[in-house]
Amino acid sequence: EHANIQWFKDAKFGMFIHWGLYAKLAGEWKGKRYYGSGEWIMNQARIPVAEYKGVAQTFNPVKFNAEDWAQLAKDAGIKYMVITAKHHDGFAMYDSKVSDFDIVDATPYKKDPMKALAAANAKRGVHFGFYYSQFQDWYEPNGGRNTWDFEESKKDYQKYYKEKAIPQLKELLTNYGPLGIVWFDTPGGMTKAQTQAFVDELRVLQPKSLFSSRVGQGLGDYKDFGDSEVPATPIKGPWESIYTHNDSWGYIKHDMNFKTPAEIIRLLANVASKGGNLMLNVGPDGEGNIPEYSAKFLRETGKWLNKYGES
Ligand code: FUL
Repeated sequence: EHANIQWFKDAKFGMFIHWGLYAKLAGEWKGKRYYGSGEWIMNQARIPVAEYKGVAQTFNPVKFNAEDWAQLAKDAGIKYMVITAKHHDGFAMYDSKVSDFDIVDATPYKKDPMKALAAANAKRGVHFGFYYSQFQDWYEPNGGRNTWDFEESKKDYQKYYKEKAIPQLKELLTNYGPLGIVWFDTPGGMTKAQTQAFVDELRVLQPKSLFSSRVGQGLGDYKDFGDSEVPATPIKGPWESIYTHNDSWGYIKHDMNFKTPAEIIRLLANVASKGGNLMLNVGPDGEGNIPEYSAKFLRETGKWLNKYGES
């Protein structure tokens, strides 16, 4: 067991945030609407890298306010926040020196929102972590799963790991203070030995950070189930269920299917009764606003927890 697992076991409630260029597209590409997994729109619409790059030039989330986001988490009774530093589309939402395809170099916004967010959470005692898509990177010729621009048979995953994923993860583990969690997702392209070496190389930078089980090969520090899945019976050992507030992880403007506070509380109770944490996702829009219903319903959940929950 990881030496720093106790806070996680006690946490019960986390906030997941999917935020990236896809938020700007909001579930629509060239007049066609997509539903579910807005963060997959580049893949769903087979958007070529050259065109997807153009989205960055229009991404200017001037409404983003780190203090408001962290305060929302605090008010909701949330103990940890995990946000997408880079999703499958390959776009870094922080200042990366490894790639120019990042929020500072490629957008008119030009600032690093993750710096402010890390600080705002630290100030409130909310554990902070990054989601990082270690294998899928649709922007890179050697990254996982873009088969509409690049030929699968020509991909060199080890080169991509060495030149982008590992160096970017090192930036994240170095420049944002103590990270509670590094949330890996959809592993691929590595053997067990390679995954172990990958973990070891990152681990030394922040031995206290917990790595999610989706690092692959059974090497994570706690277990994540499938998306939107609660185990049927109580589970021993640290684990987490992940759900999203509506039907998409990334922002989709035509998705209003938000869970009510009562539904969130029932979900929390179900997960907690089996010994796990619920990490509930919100998808901020392209301007940097957390959807109104998410903010409202999370605050109502927090009020209920304050009254009836055990701290
Ligand atoms: C999945 C990803 O492919 C989705 O886009 C999302 O990030 C979800 C939490 O994990 O496997």
